[in-house]
Amino acid sequence: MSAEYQVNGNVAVITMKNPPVNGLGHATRSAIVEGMKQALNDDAIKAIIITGAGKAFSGGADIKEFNSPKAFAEPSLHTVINVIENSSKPVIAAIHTVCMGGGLELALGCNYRVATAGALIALPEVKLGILPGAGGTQRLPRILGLEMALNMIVSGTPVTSEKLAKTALFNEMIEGDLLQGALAFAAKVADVRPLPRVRDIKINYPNYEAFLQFSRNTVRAMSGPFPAPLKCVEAVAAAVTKKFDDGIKVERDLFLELVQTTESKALRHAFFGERAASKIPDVPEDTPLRAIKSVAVIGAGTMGGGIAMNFANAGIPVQILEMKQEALDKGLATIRKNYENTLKKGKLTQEKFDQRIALITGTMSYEEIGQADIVIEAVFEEMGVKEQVFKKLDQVMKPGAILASNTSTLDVDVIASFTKRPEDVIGTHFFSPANVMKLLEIVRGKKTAKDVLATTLALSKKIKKTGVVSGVCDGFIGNRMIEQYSRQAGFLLEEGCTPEQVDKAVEKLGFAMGPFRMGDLAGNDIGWSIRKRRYIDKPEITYSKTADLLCEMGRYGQKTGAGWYDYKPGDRKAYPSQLVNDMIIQHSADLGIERRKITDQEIAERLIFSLVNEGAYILEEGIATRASDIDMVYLTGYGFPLHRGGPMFYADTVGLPNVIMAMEKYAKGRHGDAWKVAPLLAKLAAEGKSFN
Ligand code: T1G
Repeated sequence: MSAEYQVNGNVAVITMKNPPVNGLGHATRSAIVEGMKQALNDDAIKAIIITGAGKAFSGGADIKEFNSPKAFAEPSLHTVINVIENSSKPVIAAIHTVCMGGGLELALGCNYRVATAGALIALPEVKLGILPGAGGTQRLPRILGLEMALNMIVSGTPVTSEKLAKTALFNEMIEGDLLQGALAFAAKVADVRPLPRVRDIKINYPNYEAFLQFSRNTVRAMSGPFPAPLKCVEAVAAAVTKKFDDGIKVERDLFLELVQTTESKALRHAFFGERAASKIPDVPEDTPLRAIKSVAVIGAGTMGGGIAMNFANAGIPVQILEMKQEALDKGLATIRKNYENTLKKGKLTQEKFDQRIALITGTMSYEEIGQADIVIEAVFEEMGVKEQVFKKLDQVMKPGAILASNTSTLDVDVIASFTKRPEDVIGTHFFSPANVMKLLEIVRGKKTAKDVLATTLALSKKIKKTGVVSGVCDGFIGNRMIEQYSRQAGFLLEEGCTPEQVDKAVEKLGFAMGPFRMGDLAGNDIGWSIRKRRYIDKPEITYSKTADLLCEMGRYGQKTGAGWYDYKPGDRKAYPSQLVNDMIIQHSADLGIERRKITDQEIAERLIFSLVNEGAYILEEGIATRASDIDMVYLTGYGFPLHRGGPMFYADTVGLPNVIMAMEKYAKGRHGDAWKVAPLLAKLAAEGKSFN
């Protein structure tokens, strides 16, 4: 059952019951129609209330049903709304907590709407790459006016019910118990005729053509690779220019067009991927969590400071420990500066600024952080230093404290072995700048306790990070894959490309930054030190020497004023460097390689498919739980274009057999060993399956 029918006096109450957010799945839609029929056939019933059980009125269409026959199976949402709108008795939507998407469209089909304060009201479909497909683009402008409705539909941003209290959207705001308030309202309107219908309202906007043209231009400029925002404008335009039923047809056609687009499928993939990432098969969802009321961070450097800010932003007190007063003062000053910049941009109120600064304190004594519920070390990336720190933490931290390492590649099991409580040790790999990047790789050691993992995942959500669990391996998920990507980038230079050509080829696909601009930003010396380790640990792995030659020239990137590109003081723009390009050409000659013209397609395939292949290894080794976790790592931590859904999703859209065909072609070239097809990739392709 996914809607309950009750009679309260002479009022029928239909309560949607489809946890967690009363998604309007087929069963719920059917139950609403059944309830309406029952109420309309019962002469004793004078009015009908529709509301939602639990934590939502309704979160909209059940997006889990999308691209499945159920999504459009009758009664479709359109049918449900038509039944409501053609009711011979007044229908009142009693709204609370969340009323979004199809849920709001259903409410707009009602004659009346009442709500409690604090409810999130939105038509967020555009964030899923579609548009309101059940009359929202036609009804909302009629009840809220053209401008407010268009802003809500194009942005998808929720507005609280109290902010809309004075609009025609709500006939009454209910104080106290919603159902009682709705029943009292029903008594008032039970005999009012004619029944008001949103569809009958005329939109009055004198110079709408100019407004719509302005809207088209603005939306076109801001929507990037996504087609939905502009289609939203077209659908709303139909509400102004056409009769209601004709406008509904326009909306329907645009919806059906968008729901099939790769961009929309990518956005829905990311929506579910974000939520799936917090589900760990062997960790029950009701695992009791450890209370996290205070945090300690070891190290006040760039990472430590950024990490500390995350917790202060979430209202959690955080102590930063440093060994030297000067380093501590510098770290705290940097944090203050960061907040001052945000304050100056108007993105932070003075009150929040003061709160956050007050939540961050510094200390130089390990004894002072012993009562923190979790401690995160962000010290120098060298095992010897980690050993010292974790041995000390093992001594001073209270029992039950979580001991986390921000290591980006070191073995968390080895780090755990420095303590007598390996079950309390976990990796929390933040990405620089730690207070900005959404990704948090949560590295699960062999002995990490399940409640420690569950607590850290819940904590990542509290600090608004996308927590993705990784097993222990060199580079975890993101960096292990980016190493193959970087290898291919180096080989491409030797074979004929310039850094700029490689970067532009992937930036054209939507990447925030190509590999060489990214190297100059992050620091080319980081990769250099990893390769030096590799040359000893794994001599069988080949790399282009170009990156080493660059570092030997002291060109670490922006921090040294020169890298793959040249930079001008105070200007972060990357200028192609003749010196570097000459070095690359000379290096090709030294290797006896005849440089050739390389297409953008080859560049993109070699960079992205090297990620995909390594991702397949990571999946089959169980380092990542699911392919969408890998996609979330790349979407939230590596600037992979959102409209392409992440490397594994992108491979699915290309088709795995096509990925393998391309890899087999590159396996015939130099460094062909890098293109050994991962068994899982081969298996899925052979079975006609996909990663997601
Ligand atoms: N359908 C199915 N499941 C949904 C859902 C939905 N619409 N919304 C959320 N969930 C699941 C989510 O996957 C998670 O599941 C759980 O609910 C809690 O979500 C015709 C076609 C509603 C504000 O875009 O914005 O209507 O992981 O962790 O932080 O025009 O979810 O627990 O199994 O996000 O409290 C339009 C999307 C659909 C709303 C709640 N509606 N959802 O936030 O919880 S398209 C949306 C949200 C549509 C019509 C069109 C948020 C939320 P699980 P959560 P939350």
